[in-house]
Parts: sequence; structure tokens; C-alpha cells
Amino acid sequence: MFINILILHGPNLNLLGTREPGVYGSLTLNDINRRLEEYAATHGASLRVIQSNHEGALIDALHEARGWAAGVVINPGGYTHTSIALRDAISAIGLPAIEVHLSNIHAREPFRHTSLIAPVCLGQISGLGWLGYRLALETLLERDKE
Ligand code: CA2
Repeated sequence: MFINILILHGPNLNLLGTREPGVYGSLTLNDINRRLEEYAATHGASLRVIQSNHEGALIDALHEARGWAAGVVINPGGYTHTSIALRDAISAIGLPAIEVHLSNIHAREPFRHTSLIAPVCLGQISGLGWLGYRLALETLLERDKE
């Protein structure tokens, strides 16, 4: 039995591995996605992975997830700190969602300390690099077994 999970990457995360390795690590988004796919394949999960730089496209992906996904792992990128619309979408679909950040947003500029998304998520993982995504995925899979 496979559990379907949406992995949603927000704006600018397509640039990972090209700049700012000190903040975001040296892996590309493809590297991260490959590692998540490997984990999923050996732990009974089937992933749909989407990256978009557009708020509306992220919201559309969340709405569509209602039809097929059991949970969502989301790195909302900069929209974390600004998007009421993204927060409303997560709240509206009623799926368990976990917010992930590669960097520790609480140790960075004050404008990154606030997440509009976290209150409608199961939890937030911040500062653990790509492993944060894997831990979020593991959490959704474990919860599904309970
Ligand atoms: O730490 C994270 O994962 C963030 O969600 C990344 C966002 C940032 O706005 C959040 O505050 C925290 C930015 C992603 C930008 O990614 C880049 C990757 C390479 C080069 C430049 C930006």
C-alpha cells in the first residue's frame, strides 16, 4: 500500500545549488528530490513533486492535492512570510501539511521570523537542510500508520 504525498517547493528554490551554499547547502533541487524519491520508494510512499515561482500555481497544486494526496510537505520559500492566500489554501484543503525550511528562519533577518503558514500546519522544521524534508515525509508516513 502506497501513500500519496505532495512535495511542494516555492519560489526561487529552483536556484538551489547555484548560489548561497552557505545558507541553503550545495544540493540542487533535483538532488533533494532524488533523495526524497529514494526514501519514498523504500518506505511505501508515492510522491508528486512540484516547484513553482507563482503563488497561484502553488495554490492550484494544493487544491488539486485534495483529490489524491494524504499529506503535504511544503517549503513555501519567501511566501512563508507574506502569503495569506497560501495559508488559506492549506487550511481549506484539510490535509496534514508540514512546513519545511532549509535554513533556520528564526536565526536570520527579523522579517523571516514570522511564518503565516506554520499555524495551519502540523508543524514546522527549520534549519536542518534537506533532511528536514525527509523528516517531514517520515512523519506523515508514521502518522498514516497510527
Ligand atoms: O530556508 C528556506 O528553505 C527558505 O524557505 C528559503 C527561501 C526564503 O525566502 C525563506 O525565508 C527560507 C528562499 C529560497 C531562495 O533560494 C535560493 C537558492 C539559491 C540561491 C538563491 C536563493
